[in-house]
Amino acid sequence: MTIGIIERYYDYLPVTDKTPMLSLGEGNTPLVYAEHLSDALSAHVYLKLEGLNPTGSFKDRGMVMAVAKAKENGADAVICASTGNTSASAAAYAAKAGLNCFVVIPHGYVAAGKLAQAVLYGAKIIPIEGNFDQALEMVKVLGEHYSVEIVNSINPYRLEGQKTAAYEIIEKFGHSPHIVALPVGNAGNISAYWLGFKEAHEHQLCQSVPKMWGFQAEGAAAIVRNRKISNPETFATAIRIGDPASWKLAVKAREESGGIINDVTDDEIREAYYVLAEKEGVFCEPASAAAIAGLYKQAKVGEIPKDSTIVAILTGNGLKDPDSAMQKNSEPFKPIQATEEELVKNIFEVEV
Ligand code: AN7
Repeated sequence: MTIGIIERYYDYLPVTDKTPMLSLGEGNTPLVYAEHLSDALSAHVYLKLEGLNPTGSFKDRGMVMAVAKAKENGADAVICASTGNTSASAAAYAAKAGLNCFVVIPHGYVAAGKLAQAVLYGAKIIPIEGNFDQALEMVKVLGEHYSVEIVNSINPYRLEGQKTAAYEIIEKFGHSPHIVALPVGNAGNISAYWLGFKEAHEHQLCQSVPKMWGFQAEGAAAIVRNRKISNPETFATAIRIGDPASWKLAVKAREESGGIINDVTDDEIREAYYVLAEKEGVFCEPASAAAIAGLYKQAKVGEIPKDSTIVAILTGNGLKDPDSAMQKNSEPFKPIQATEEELVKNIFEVEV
């Protein structure tokens, strides 16, 4: 039987004997050593493949908690605003728990795979002519007036479930890494990791805590600029967010851990996205690659201590966003004649 994060981390989560043991098998994701990146950055770099969660993103850890608690509290519907992954996850866990699910999304800015998931899991999808920040505002207002449970990360159970990833990292190493690098959008994930590491330290599961290094896309870098961005733009649509809900918690994570929150350009994200695929065999989505782009940026200015242990959180599966991947192909495919001669000619680029 699959054991999910509620069962595995029961002692560390706000659950009761009334909480349903909801699970789709989330958590326990691989931590893969990245040889090429380690060489390039003169550090020991590990990739936590959160894209291997049941719906293909890190959101499943927090969502299973939020939906289980909604069910425990007698809700019959959940709602979220989303750049895509939250909605896919909410839709899946709501289906599993027998709840209705409503998702409000920025029309035209949700990657194809994520939208397909919400459609198939049977959520009611409401696209808006607006961005994620506007969608979240609408959802918050609705949540005040109607009895639907908001499952965005303003729901505290989301961060509780999400923090289990920090426990897993400590379990795998037996201690904390020096640095945890991750992309920042709505800033729930960085806040949850920090919560997890601090708690694990209090429980004496580790003797130190890592520095939290968060990276925003340049066109959506509200925390870095210290002001809301009213028209956030980036190729990494998952983190196209201009007014992060967990802004204050993220700043606290940075300050308490002695970490940083910096920005990376779309070109840097794209480059990291390709390097991960070509050199490490890991297909993540563009937003996830922002963590690696950030590590390269810090390395360039000599900010990565030699031989330090770094865990980069690859938050979402590359299959979520086939269109971004296909942009790497500069020309459309042109089929060849189905002959051996043509094959040899094309593979070795010689005339036969
Ligand atoms: C792949 O799905 O906000 O800083 O609505 O999908 O915790 O928001 C997604 C965010 C990073 C940023 N990587 O995490 C949503 C949504 C991926 C993401 C982030 C998201 P947070």
